[in-house]
Order: sequence, then structure tokens, then C-alpha cells
Amino acid sequence: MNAITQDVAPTPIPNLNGSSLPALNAWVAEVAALTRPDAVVWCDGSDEENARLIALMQADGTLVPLNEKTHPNSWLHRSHPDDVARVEHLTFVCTSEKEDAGPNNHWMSPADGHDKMDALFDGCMEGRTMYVIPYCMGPIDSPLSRCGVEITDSPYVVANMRIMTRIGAPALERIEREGRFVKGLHSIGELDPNRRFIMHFPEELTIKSYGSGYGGNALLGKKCHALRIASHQARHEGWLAEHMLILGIENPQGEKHYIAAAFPSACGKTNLAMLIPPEGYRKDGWKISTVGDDICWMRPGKDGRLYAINPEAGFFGVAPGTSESSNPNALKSIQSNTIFTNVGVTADNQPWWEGIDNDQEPALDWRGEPYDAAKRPAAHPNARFTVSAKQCPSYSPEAENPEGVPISAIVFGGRRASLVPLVFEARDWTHGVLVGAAMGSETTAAATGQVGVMRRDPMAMKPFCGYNFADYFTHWLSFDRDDVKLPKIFHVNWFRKGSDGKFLWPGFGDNLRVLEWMIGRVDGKANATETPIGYLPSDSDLNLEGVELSDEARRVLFGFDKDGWKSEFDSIGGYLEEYGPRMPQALKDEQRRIAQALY
Ligand code: GTP
Ligand code: SPV
Ligand code: MN
Repeated sequence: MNAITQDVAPTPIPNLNGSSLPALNAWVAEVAALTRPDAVVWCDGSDEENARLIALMQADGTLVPLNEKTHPNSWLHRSHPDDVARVEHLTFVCTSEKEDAGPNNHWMSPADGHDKMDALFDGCMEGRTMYVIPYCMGPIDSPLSRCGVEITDSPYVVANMRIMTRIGAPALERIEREGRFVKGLHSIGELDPNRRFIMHFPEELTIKSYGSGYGGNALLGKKCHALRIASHQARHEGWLAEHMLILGIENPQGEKHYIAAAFPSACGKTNLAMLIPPEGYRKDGWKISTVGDDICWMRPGKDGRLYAINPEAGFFGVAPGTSESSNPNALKSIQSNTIFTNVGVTADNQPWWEGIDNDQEPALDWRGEPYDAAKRPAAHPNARFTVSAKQCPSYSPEAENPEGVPISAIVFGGRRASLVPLVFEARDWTHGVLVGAAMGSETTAAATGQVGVMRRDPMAMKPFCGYNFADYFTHWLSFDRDDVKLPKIFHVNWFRKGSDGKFLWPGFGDNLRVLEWMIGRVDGKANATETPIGYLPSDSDLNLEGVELSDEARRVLFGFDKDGWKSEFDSIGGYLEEYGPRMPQALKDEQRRIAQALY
């Protein structure tokens, strides 16, 4: 054994004191006593440690090396075929009072939740190594960042957490200084769907996850901490933890704005965050930079504006559909140092997925079987890539700014085949909160269950809000006060379909035309017409030069279907009622005002 590997070799139990923080050592010892691993490793995040883990996973088949020439230092992971997405029906929020979790969450009492999970964790790491991962969500020196420690028996989780968050010594140092951290305990268990739960204890800043190795279930810094636990903290501390991308947009005059946008899972955040302007715009000098593609933490700054950070350090992006024409920045990002999960491979071992739009063909599908189009797609529809944000050509240096970036506009959006126009603007903050609360979207492969079913997904947080939605909307409304300079709120729909069942809007790069209109509204330069649902542009209010739109597209993308909106608002009213008296009156009043204007 050389000096380097010795440094990171597993330490035999009971050497559990890897930290100067007694509370952390005590928790690690307690978890080790319960799970009984053969060894404990405190992850330092070093290259050597990563190399050792990769070698380990290569040896046991967890990772398959990809073509070293085309995709250096990149790997394929084939997950258990029953473990390919988030499991919302097995995800719980355990608060002392059931009402605090709300109708939007599955609930269990904290005592029952711990009992259930501890029974699963009992002895589950026998024969395995337990990894202790100190991590920081957000720039290490940002006051907006928050830390956690994930304990896991999965080296795949360690390798992904290393890309997705800031792990190791600097995070541990901050945790020891602050004396506080979110506790996340994870085991892949037996990967048995019948022994799988993702359990949150927001009042204890604790997460327990068992039986899944998939991203959102297992990389606890991401949805479990940065959304479910953080949303609970944010409510009590006066900030917002949201399922939003953050992008920078610079016009030819060099004026820069930042936009945060909430779209449900697999509904376009990564794509919008990495947008490449259409050619005419590029020539004119428009620029887009990427701050984040999935999660946004924001709070009012000294000047009253909302300042946002991306708590993540990498992208866990949807692979299918990613191509040189749809998202060249993503494609460039994943040429090296990338972990691909559940994609197909070509005969010469290059990753392949539906919609990659190259001249290659898959040889093996995501389950490692010879590709047969009649049997299953080459890539699982929720196949993902994990890559450091630093590899993205459009990654903004401002993403590392500890102060965050000032937000000029918040955008909500869903996948709506009918009714919802391309874009509209909310009249004011309360109306905007209603627009977010009323968001609907068709379900996608990011979660197990039926795909393409319309459901309410308020602010794209249905699977991620760690407390009662009624209280969450109240919290959102509370930002409407004198000391806060609120951004404008918009709603978009890239997914409107025509009578032929095809998308009417070209989307992707052309979405910049919609962003330009929004910025124009923020700067008081762009036109719109007031309707009961908000301010709508007509097709002449957007720059559509070079875009081919049918008459039908122009009519419905910029149109307002009064009868359709009447029934939508009836449905929204019914939805708000489901939350009973806890639902803020201001939101119910807003719904009623608009409903009345429609009749
Ligand atoms: P999560 O990582 O699951 O939170 O999803 P995301 O919101 O980042 O989704 P992503 O950007 O990866 O989009 C996933 C799907 O939406 C892919 O199938 C894309 O091709 C499709 N998509 C993204 N942008 C557009 C668009 O502007 N128009 C159309 N028609 N499809 C889009
Ligand atoms: C999502 O489902 O919204 C994702 C992927 O971003 S996961 O991290 O699995 O939640
Ligand atoms: Mn997401």
C-alpha cells in the first residue's frame, strides 16, 4: 500500500472520531452502532480518495468505463431496474403535528418514522464500508450556504455527492465552526422497492433514506436537504428554498438581469439555464450565463432585492433529448469527467440516448442488454448525467459569489398541452403567488408512476415542499412588504400542442425571445394587454423574426381562451379549498376576483 491509499483506506471500527465536533462524532458512533459497518471512512473529497472509490466501483461493476478517447474519465452506472426515479409514494415528512406536513405530503409521526427506519437500518451495513460525507450546499464562504453530513454505504453516492456539492475538508471545517449541520443517513439496503422509504424530520434537521441508490432519493444534499429540509428552515428564517434554475441575461447594451424559474421535474430547467441565443441575437450581443439548473435559495439583501445562490456545484441532468441542437452547452459539459446513469452505449462504448441526434447507434440498452427498439428504449427516459457545473461553457463566475445574484424576475411554468398561453405576467406579487400556487403540469419520468397526467404542482414544489403548502403560500405572501423590492412574476408554457399533437412553439434557444419580452417588462419597455389572467403579449410584442409559426400557433400561443380559463379557475378554487382554513385568505380572494372577472 502506498502512502496515498493509506491515507484514505477504511479505518476499522471503533475509530469514529473524525471531527473535532463532539456532536458529529457522537452521531457517527450512534449510526455505526446501529448499522454495524465493517469500516468507516471520513471523506475528504480529494482526487486520491475519488480515484480509489472509482477503482473499487469499477472492480465490482458498479461503474463501467466509457470510451476513454471520446469521453475521458467518464463512467456508466446501470442502476437496479426498479430503482430509476424518485419515489413520491414512499417519501414522507415527519412532523409532530400532521397538519404541519399538509395534504401535500405523506406523513408519519416522528416516533413511528424513526422506528420504521431504524428497524431497516439495523445491521444493514454489515460487510460494507460506511462513508461519512461532510458537505456544504452553496459557496463555502457564503452566509446563504448551509452544511450537512451524509452517511452512506454507497460509493456511487459519494462519487455523485462529490460532483453535486462541495464535500470534504472545507465543509467539515465550516460545520465544526458553526456547530450545526443537517444529518442525513442513507443506505441502499437491498434495493428492494418493498423496503424503501425516504423519510424527513424537518424539526430535527434529519433525513433517513433506505433502499434506493437513485439521485433524488440518495444524494441527500439535493432534494431532501436543499428543498424539503431547507424549505422548512427558510420559512422560519425568512428566506426561500425553491426548485428553480437561475440564469443571467445580458442585452447588447451590456445590461444584466438574473431570472429564477420554477418548472416541474423534466420540464426544461436545465435547458433554459444553458440556453444559447438564436443566431441573430448572438450577433447582436445577447448573452446567457448559467448560475444553477435545479435549486435556488434566495433572501432579501441589504438593498431589499432578492439575492439568490445555487446551493449545488454540479448538474444531475436529464440525458434523453440532450443534443447539439437542443442543448449544446450541456453536451459540451459532459464530454469528460461525467457519470452517466442508465443510458445506452454504442458498440465502441460511447454513451447514447434517444434524441442525442448523432450518427451513432446504440448497441446495449440501459439494462446492458442488446438494444432492441421493440423491447425498450436505449436509455431510460429518466437517464441522467452527473457533472461539475465548472465544465459548462456558460457557467457564470457569479455562481461562486457568496452574496448571490439579484433576481429581476421569477418565472413559473408547466407542461400544458392546452389552454395556457406561451407567456403572461402577473399583475402584482399576490397575483404572482396565485399563479405559482395554481401551476399545473403533466407528470414526467422523473418520478415513478404514470407519465403525462395533469396535476397541480405549485411552484414545481409538490414533491419537495417540506411543510404544509398553505403555510408555504403564506410565507411567499409575507415578502410583500415595504423593505423588499420584489421581482416581477411571469408564467410560461413551452409545451402547448396544436391540433396535430405537435409542439407549437420551437422552444430551447428561441425561448430567449420570451425572456427578452420579460426583461422589457421589467425595464418598462415592452407592451402587453391586460386580461383577467394577467398581462399578455400579442405576437407583435415579441421579436419573432425568423420564427415560423402557423396561424394556429399565433392564435393559441398569444391567445386567451375565456371559457377554458373559467373552468381552470373553478378547478383552482377547488384546489385551494382542499387546504381548508389554513389557506391564506388573500390567495382565495385573488382566485375569486379573477374567477368573477371571467364570468
Ligand atoms: P429536473 O432535473 O428533473 O428537475 O428537470 P429539468 O426541469 O431541468 O428538465 P430538463 O431541462 O432536463 O428538460 C427535460 C425535458 O424537457 C427534455 O425532454 C427536453 O427535451 C424538454 N424540453 C426542455 N426545454 C424545452 C423546450 O423549450 N421545448 C420543448 N418542447 N421541450 C423542452
Ligand atoms: C427532479 O426530479 O426534479 C430532479 C432529479 O432534479 S432528482 O435529483 O432525482 O430529484
Ligand atoms: Mn429537479
